[in-house]
Amino acid sequence: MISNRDLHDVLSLYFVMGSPDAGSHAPLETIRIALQAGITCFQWREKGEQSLTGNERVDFAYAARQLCRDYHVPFFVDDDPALALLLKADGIHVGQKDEQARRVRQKIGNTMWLGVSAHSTEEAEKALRDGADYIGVGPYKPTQSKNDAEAPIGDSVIRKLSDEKYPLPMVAIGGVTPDDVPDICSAGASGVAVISAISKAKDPAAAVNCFLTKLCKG
Ligand code: 3NM
Repeated sequence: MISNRDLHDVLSLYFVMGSPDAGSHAPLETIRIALQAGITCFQWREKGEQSLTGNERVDFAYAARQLCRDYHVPFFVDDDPALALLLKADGIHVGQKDEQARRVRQKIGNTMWLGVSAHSTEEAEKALRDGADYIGVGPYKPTQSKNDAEAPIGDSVIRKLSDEKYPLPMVAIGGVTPDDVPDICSAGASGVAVISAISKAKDPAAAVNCFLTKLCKG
């Protein structure tokens, strides 16, 4: 089983997107550019208006997975354990409103990492009990990328969990820009999870580089 230490490194710059999140480049090209520029993991999250359905959705997932394999970057699937298993993904991520983390863990066994969204210390403790390998904590700041996002919590929950020696790696998500990275890291996170600051950037490679220069070290 892969160690928390490895996962901590994998989570440094966690790029998340689905086809509706692309900006100036086509969706798969945006993912390829981000991979080439050095993101450390990728989550395919096909949600919101104009998201793909049916065969188009599955084809996109295969193509995104292949790109991640080409660049040796772990590939995560959001909220679809069956497809994650079919694709032999490296991980699956579920939110609080998605299928219960405990059931997902039962389905996947130890074949892949399990990430869970948490917005409070209580949800973080439950994620730990349910078998999560890491948690995504947010929203850090207001976000345009999630319709039903909760109120922003900054780094308060990450700081509290870190003080309490919470054992799982944490990433901050929601409105995160490169300027936020130092504070998020000093609060105790392993890294940051980002949609629009990379996917909607005019120059996604430059955005990735900007994040990389500020990443959590150590
Ligand atoms: N989850 P952006 S916020 C997917 O709070 C997601 O759990 C959140 O997108 C949470 O980087 C969010 O564009 C959207 O703000 C993040």
